[in-house]
Amino acid sequence: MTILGDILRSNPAAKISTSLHRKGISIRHVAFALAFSISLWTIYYNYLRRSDELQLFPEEVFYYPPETPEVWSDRALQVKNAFLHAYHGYERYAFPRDELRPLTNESIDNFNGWGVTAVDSLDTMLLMGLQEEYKRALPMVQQSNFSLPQNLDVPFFETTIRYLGGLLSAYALTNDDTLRAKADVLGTLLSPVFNTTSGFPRFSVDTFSDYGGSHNSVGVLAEIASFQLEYAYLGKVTGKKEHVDHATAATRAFAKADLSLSGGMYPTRWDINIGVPVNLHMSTGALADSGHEYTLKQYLLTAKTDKANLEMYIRATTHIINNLLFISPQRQLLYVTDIMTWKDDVRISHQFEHLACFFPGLLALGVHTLPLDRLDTLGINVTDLFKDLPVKHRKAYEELAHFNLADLHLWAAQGIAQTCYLTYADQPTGLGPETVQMRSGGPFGEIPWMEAMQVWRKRGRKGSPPGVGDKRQWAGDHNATTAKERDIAANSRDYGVRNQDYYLRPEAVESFYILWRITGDVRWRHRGWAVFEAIERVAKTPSGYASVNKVNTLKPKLQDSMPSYFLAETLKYLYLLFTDEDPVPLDKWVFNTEAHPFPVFEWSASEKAAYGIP
Ligand code: DMJ
Repeated sequence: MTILGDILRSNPAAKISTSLHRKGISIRHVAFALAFSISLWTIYYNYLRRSDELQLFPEEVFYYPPETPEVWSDRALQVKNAFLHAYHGYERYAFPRDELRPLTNESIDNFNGWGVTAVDSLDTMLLMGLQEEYKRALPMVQQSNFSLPQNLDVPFFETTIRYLGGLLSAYALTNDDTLRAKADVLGTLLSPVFNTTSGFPRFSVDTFSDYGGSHNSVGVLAEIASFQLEYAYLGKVTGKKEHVDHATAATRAFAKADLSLSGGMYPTRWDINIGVPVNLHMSTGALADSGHEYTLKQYLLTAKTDKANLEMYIRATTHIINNLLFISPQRQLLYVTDIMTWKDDVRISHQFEHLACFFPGLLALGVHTLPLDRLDTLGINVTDLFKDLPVKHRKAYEELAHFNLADLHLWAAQGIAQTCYLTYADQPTGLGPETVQMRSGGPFGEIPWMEAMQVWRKRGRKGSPPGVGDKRQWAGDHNATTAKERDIAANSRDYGVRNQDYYLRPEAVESFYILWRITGDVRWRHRGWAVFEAIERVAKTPSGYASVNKVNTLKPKLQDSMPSYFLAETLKYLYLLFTDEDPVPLDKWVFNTEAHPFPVFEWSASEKAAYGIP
C-alpha cells in the first residue's frame, strides 16, 4: 500500500483513474467521451466556423447606369477607331509581313510570314464595315501561295486558328470563292500533321523533312484539340472528305481515351501516337484552354448533332466546377485554377491565368444554348456519363444536382468573369496581369467553391451565391506607410501578381461580350468599357498598341509587340460588346478560338453517309 500510495502521489493520472474507477467510470467511458468531444470540435471547426467565415463578406450592390443607345454606339465607334489606328499602323510599317512592332515601327515574321495580321483582321473589318481596308488587304491574301523557305516549321495550331480561321470566316461573311480556295490550299498544306496513328495532329509541318510532320510524340491539349471547327467547316464548304475526316478522327480518339483517372476531363498532355493522356494535370489555362472550348463549340457548329463532344463538355465542366473552382478567403473572389496529381499527391496551384478568362464565356454560352437541366431531352443519360469513373468522380454530378444546373453554370460564369475584371480594376493601370497567385485560404484552409455553395444552400440561399455578388475593387496600398501596413494591404487584395504583363489579350472581354449578349446585364458593358479606356490610356503608341509590362505599378513599360489577336479578337469582342446590332448571333454563329465566326451548319444525309458521321 505504501508503494501504491507513492505511485498515486507521484502519478496524478493513476490517481484520477483510480478515483474514476471507484465512481464506476472506466477508461473506455473516458475514451468515448474524448472521441465524442473531438468529433464535435471537428464539426464546429470545419463546418460551422467555415460557414461563419463565408458570411463575413456580404455582397455590395453597385449601380450601373443603362446609358443611352447613343452612348454605346459612340463607344463602338471609338473601338472601331482604335482598330483603324492599329491596322493603319500595321499597313504603313509592317504589311505584308506578320506583325507590327509598335514602338520601333518595324515588322516581325513570327507566324510563317504570310501577313498574319491582315488575314486575322479580315472578318473584323467586315463586321465593322471597313470596306476600304478589306479591299486593300484582299489582293495579298488572294496571291499568297503559302510558300516557305526550306528548313522552317509551320506551327499547326497557330496557323489553323489565325490563318485558316481568318480565311474561312471571311469566306462565310462574303461568299468570295477565292477565299474558300485559299482555305482549301492551306488546309491541305497543313495536313501532313495528321500522319499519326491516333489521328491527333503533330505540332508542326516540318519543312526540314520535306513537309513531314514534327516528330515530337507528346502533344499539348489546346494544340491537338483546337482544329475540329476549322476542318469540319472546311470540309463542309469544299465537299472534301479528307478535311472532315481529320476533324472526326480527333473526336473519335478523344471519345476512346480512358479518362477514369482524370475524372472524365482531358488532361493537358497526350501521347499523339497512341492517343492517351500522359499526365494528370487539369487546367483551363495555358496548354488546355481551347481544348475544352472546342467540345461545346463543335457540338454547336454542327447544329447540335455531335453528341460525343457535348457529353465531353458536360463531363469536363462538372469536373472543373467540383475540383478547379475556389474562392479566396477575404474578398471571396471566385477563380478557376489548375490541379496536378502525382501518385497520391494532389497539388492545387491556385494560380489564376488571364488565359482562363475565356472559361466564364464558355459556360455562359452553354447556358444560352443547352437545356442544362433537361439533358435527357437531348438523349443524354447523365448517370451513364459518369458510370465508368471511380466512385469519387462518379459522385461528381450528384454534388451539382442540388442546384439547377443552368443557374450553377451561370453563377460560376458571372463570378469568375467578375474576378477577371477585378484583376484589371485593382491595378493602377487598369490592365489585367497575365497570371495572379491567389491566396488559397485563411485559417480554415482553401475554400472549394462547391463547398461554399453547399453552405450557402443549407443556410437558406440568402443573398448572392458565394463569389457571385458585386465586389469593390481593391483599395490599394497607397495609405500604407510601414511594411506591416503594406503586408496587411497586400493580404486584403487576396492575390499576388505573378506575371505583371498584359499582352493585349482578349479572354476577359470575350467573356464580358457573351455574358452581355445572353443576360442583357449592362454591368458587362461597363466593365468592358473600363478595360478599353485603360488600353487607350496605357497601351496606345503613335502607330498602334503595345503589350504592357508592370501593369501593377504606376510606371508601366511598353513592349515592342502588337499580336494579331488584338485586332482579330480583343477589338472585335469590344466592338460587338458595344454595338447594338448583332451581326453574328450566338445561336447562328460559332466563334473559333481566335474569334473567327463560322455559321452553324447541318450535315446532309448524303454527307453523313459519305463521311461516316453518326
Ligand atoms: C489567341 O491566339 C487564342 O485565343 C488562343 O486560343 C489563346 N491565346 C490567344 C489570345 O490570348
